[in-house]
Amino acid sequence: MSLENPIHQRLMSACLRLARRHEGLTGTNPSVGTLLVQFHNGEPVVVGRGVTALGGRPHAESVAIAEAGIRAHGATAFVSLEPCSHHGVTPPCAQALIDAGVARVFTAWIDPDSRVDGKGHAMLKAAGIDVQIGLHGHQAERDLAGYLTRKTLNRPHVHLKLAVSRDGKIGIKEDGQIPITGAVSRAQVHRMRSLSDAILVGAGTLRADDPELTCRLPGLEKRSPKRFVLAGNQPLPMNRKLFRDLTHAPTFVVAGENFDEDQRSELSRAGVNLFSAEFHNGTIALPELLDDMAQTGISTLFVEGGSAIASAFLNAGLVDRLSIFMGPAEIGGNGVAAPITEKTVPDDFVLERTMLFSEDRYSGFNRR
Ligand code: AOF
Ligand code: ZN
Repeated sequence: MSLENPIHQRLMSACLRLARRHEGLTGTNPSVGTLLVQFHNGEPVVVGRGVTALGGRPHAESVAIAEAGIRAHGATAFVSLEPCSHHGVTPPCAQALIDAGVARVFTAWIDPDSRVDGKGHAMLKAAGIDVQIGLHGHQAERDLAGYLTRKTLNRPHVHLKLAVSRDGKIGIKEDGQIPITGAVSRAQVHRMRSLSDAILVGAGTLRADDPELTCRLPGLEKRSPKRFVLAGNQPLPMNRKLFRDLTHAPTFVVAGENFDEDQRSELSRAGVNLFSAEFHNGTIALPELLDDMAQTGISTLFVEGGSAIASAFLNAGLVDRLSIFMGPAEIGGNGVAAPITEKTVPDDFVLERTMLFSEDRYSGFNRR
């Protein structure tokens, strides 16, 4: 079976790595990778490489075909997502592969866009091309999680992050921000921010921590995601860093119908966007909120707390990825208990990896 050939597996891995280069930079389009390969006596020679361009177009296949030129003829294509079959902003990539004379196509995953959804593969097969689907499918599904979740569930892929002390606390009662994890973990969190379309905190976190929620890794400042604060109908403290500097990241306050009118005007004047929320049983209805976010093109949401927000997302079954950073210190009796710790993660999550970030222990989980 071709899917088990180690050379093909390595080439698809390289293709997935290429696709990751524009992760989060292709708008509502997924960042797709394409490699065009000629085999000489069984040895692969890459003749064309493409990744979905910044902003989403041109698509990966046409970039790779342009690079390969005549050498695309008879080549094997490795594409991380099914080539499109629709006439959108660009002509169908499946047709471009056929016209270029590609002999064989490996893809990692089917494109759930209703305009494609198997039709790209069918076009290639109808043209006599050998099509193999699902090479490194599991990895592609994870890499494309934002796009796939938005297309299939009409909501963003949700990544919840918790920083927990050794004794399972996320902060001190009635206190401001206290450092639980160290510099290496914080840099990792900023990297996670940079890969998300949006970041969300509750009003409690805004009040207690006064976070900036931007990506401050050197060179990645422009990768700060949109910032969302869940206010509901409660007034917000206005003298927060988040409202002071809006140049790096558009900022949204999620407000209910009864949110204070004066604050609404004050926020608008300051350049903050109001995002209206529905309520269920006195709390913001998260499924509807996520649906609305997806409608605005948000595919990945990074939830950074606090405790009530984390519990609400977990209880609603709306967490897809979970990152727990455990710091070395103990907070003691005055601490606010974390909704979950490494040891109490629900059964529907699978531990994907653990790492040591200096003195902190990181555990990353994915929902089954
Ligand atoms: C591909 N290769 O590199 C990408 C694809 O608005 P359009 O015309 O750009 O179409 C957007 C759709 O194209 C998107 O929803 C997804 O189905 C597909 N993305 N397809 O063949 C690519 N980025
Ligand atoms: Zn395309």
